[in-house]
Amino acid sequence: MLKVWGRRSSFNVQKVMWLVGELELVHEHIDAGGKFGGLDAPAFLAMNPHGRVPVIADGDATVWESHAILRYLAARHGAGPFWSDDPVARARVDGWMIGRKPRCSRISWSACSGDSIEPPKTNETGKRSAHRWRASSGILKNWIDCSRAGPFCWERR
Ligand SMILES: N[C@@H](CCC(=O)N[C@@H](CS)C(=O)NCC(=O)O)C(=O)O
Repeated sequence: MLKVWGRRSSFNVQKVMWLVGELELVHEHIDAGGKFGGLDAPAFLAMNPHGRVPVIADGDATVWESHAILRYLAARHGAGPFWSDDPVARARVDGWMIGRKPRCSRISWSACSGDSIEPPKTNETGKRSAHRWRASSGILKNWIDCSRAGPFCWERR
């Protein structure tokens, strides 16, 4: 059975769990990292020498690094909506995943928790972040609408 290590509060773990959910993969989730610790245990370091989450084990395969995991799961279990043999189609998905990730992570972290414990709309940093998040989401939504990206789109649920 697929195993996924990583604390639920980790953005990188959440990406993996999102795809696991979309693919409806039977899995076991194991809390690790943060208050759960365990990342410096020899058994964990044998799976990921960097001592970071997420990590997955799928049969004999162990994969670390969230984007490597997403590509692996899509290629192995997601042919069709999540994986294409067409390099152009794959490059478009990669562009969103790799290129937009640093910006979106920063914005959402700042808006939701990073810079302040206050709700986003009660301070200037939060307001700016919320504004940037809306703008970024709008670009993504337009692209999904234009490309008819498939059933994983929240607008189509
Ligand atoms: N680039 C790596 C980043 C991995 C990473 O830094 N993970 C963080 C959680 S987001 C971690 O393991 N932090 C240590 C901890 O949680 O104790 C990836 O995308 O998987």
